Amino acid sequence: MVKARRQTLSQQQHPAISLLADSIKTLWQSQLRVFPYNTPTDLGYVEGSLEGERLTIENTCYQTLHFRKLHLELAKVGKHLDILHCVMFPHTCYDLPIFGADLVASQGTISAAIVDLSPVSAHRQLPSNYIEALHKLPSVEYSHPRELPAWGDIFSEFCLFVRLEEPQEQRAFLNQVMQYLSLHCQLACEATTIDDREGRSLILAGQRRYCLQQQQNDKTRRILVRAFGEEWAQRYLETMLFDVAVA
Ligand code: BLA
Repeated sequence: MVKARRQTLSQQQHPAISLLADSIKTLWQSQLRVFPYNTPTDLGYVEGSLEGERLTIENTCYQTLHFRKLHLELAKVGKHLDILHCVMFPHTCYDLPIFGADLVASQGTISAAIVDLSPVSAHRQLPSNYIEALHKLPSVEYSHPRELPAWGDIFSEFCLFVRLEEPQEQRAFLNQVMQYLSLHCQLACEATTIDDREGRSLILAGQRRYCLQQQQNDKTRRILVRAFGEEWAQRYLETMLFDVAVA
């Protein structure tokens, strides 16, 4: 008898999510020198049950010289909801923005697609080389732009937040995510350290604010609470999704 090989989550997800997950991992491996990251052992691969449907979460994490944590999470709720979540947390000795992306696909449509390079410096401004590089990227018009929730004041003027219905817009969005990511990896590798304590503590405060605002996203929290309970969801949000750096 031939036993079915266990598929990875990526192979069972919306094609745009699988493609983006593979592209992100490939780009990390090619543009950065990645090292293993110690994921809490019980949080790497998680299964729970949400109103009779299975919730599966698969995490991939790395660290580099410039990044405290690179995190790619794939989640699947039953047969109808696929999620990609990606955040890159720089070490707090660099004035580097936080790259974040979230794709939520339900019933074939991507209801939420967001990507940003979010500033964490004292003035909540991106470094000037980022502004210059982002302005140079070709701009794309999407048919279904979405409005950010109130906690989304952490995002930059370059934040893209849309619903994606047409395959051509899905391709354009994925392309833009990879452009943001590629320029970020390049500029991050050139960044120099902030040596004064005050400068570093301002960056730390900016990263902390980013995490606390993201933790207010009730749409994410609700899914985790329903599958795993309040306490587990809080721990997951604080230790895996949006953990605050320690000074
Ligand atoms: C929205 N996030 C959502 C939605 C769901 C999730 C179900 C609603 C989709 C919709 O409105 O169409 C769920 N996202 C998850 C879950 C995880 C996840 C369960 O990552 C992980 C386990 N969210 C992020 C990051 C950003 C982000 C990094 O994790 C941005 C960089 C943004 N997600 C984000 C925003 C919304 C969203 C802005 C819309 C919230 C709203 O409209 O209120």
